[in-house]
Amino acid sequence: MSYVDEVYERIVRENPNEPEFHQAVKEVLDSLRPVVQANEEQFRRDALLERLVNPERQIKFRIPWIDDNGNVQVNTGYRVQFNSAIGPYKGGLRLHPSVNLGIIKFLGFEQIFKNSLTGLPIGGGKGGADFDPKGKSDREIMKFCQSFMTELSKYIGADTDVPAGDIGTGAREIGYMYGQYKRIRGLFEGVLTGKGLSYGGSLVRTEATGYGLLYITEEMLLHNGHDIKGKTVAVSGAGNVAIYAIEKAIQLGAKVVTCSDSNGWVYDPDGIDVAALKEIKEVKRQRLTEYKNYRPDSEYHEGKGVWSVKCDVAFPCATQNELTLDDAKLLVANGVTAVAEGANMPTTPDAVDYLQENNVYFLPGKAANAGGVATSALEMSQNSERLQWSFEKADSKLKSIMVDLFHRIDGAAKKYGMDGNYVAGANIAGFEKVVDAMNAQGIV
Ligand code: NDP
Ligand code: 2IT
Repeated sequence: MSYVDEVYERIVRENPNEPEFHQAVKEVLDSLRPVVQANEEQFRRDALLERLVNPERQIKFRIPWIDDNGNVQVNTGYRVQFNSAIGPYKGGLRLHPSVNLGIIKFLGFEQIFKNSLTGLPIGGGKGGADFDPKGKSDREIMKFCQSFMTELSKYIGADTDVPAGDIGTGAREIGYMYGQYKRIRGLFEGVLTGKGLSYGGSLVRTEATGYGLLYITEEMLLHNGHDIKGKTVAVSGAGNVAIYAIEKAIQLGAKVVTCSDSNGWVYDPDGIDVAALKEIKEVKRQRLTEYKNYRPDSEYHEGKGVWSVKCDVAFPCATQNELTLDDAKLLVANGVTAVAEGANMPTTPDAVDYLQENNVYFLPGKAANAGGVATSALEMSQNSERLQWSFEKADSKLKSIMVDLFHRIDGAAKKYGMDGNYVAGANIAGFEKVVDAMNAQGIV
């Protein structure tokens, strides 16, 4: 059996009931076969792959808090500190009822390669809790965040581990967590990113994941003789990533016709009104059923369906495994040119294969959504120098990081004879830097 297969089998055996983690490991290891084959003896001797796929540390803890009715609630929190070879652990905090150790490990594993691809000095980590923010009052959110941070604060710090937002964790939650960290540790330091602008946040961090997604997609399309301008775009999700992907797509001259949340989806043939979407989701925290009140000619459909609409470019920006083989078939039948992942692992493996076999340009999340964490690293830099950059400076840095990132993954794919396979390119390019650092630092 090949070294890659041995390591994969062992991961499945030793980590049962973690299908998303297995999926993420399999995708990366499959891409790395040519690199592993070229270095098999040394990698085996140093147990390089075993060290890569096992987190340095995983922390699981209890989060007790009292709801508005005076009842005690208990949630489970996690922080997986996966790999610190190239910098302090860095990665978001997901608050969603579906969170479990396997989900956090898949996200932490992906984060290692994504962070490496940014070219910035950040290691990989991820955390979160099985808390459901939906329907909670502002006070309940605050009490949960304070209890969560009371425990998490023991394991993080500006030079050790720097969490940020993810599903269910936005500016409000980061604010409450930051306040509690400062209260407990007595440190005003860059321990979280995605902070408010009045207390150390970076301009462009709110927009960064969605904007970065469009910058890299634009670069990829230009490189292959296409243009985002004039394209019809389908987006899933209606959260942080989706909203700013839609905003930048419109700015670049595309027409975005869909968005979704976990209950249903919107089709707006005249183009999504991003100001209305922001008011519904960011200000009023309502469901997408409200969109029709702003745009009477739009349609709201219950359930899934964004990928059934005719489009040139698709941006899945909600959650893992939301774009399946059937969806990929619909997209191809409707003539899609490109799919770029705003979310982490939103496309199932068979759907990725189908898209690639049908010559659809496909950008994996660890490359396409890296603008968020890259701008988080810029926030860390600003905190260290105790300065705040202008919007223009942060945005132009973000753009150049995404353009460089595209050429890095394109180059890695070409180097191994897989021109245009950006999945392989991203995994290989992300891996190379981490492995170089791991080798230099010995068996740790
Ligand atoms: P938000 O919480 O802001 O928004 C999430 C959106 O996805 C909401 O519209 C939500 O709908 C929908 N969604 C979440 N879970 C599900 C589900 N199980 N089924 C259907 N829809 C769902 O999160 P973000 O926009 O920050 O994150 C979206 C994705 O992007 C995630 O995969 C995240 O890991 C990834 N990502 C985020 C980055 C960031 O900077 N925020 C950076 C890089 C990647 P509803 O409101 O109904 O739950
Ligand atoms: O998945 C991700 O890259 C994020 N949720 C952002 C992480 C970060 O540290 O900004």
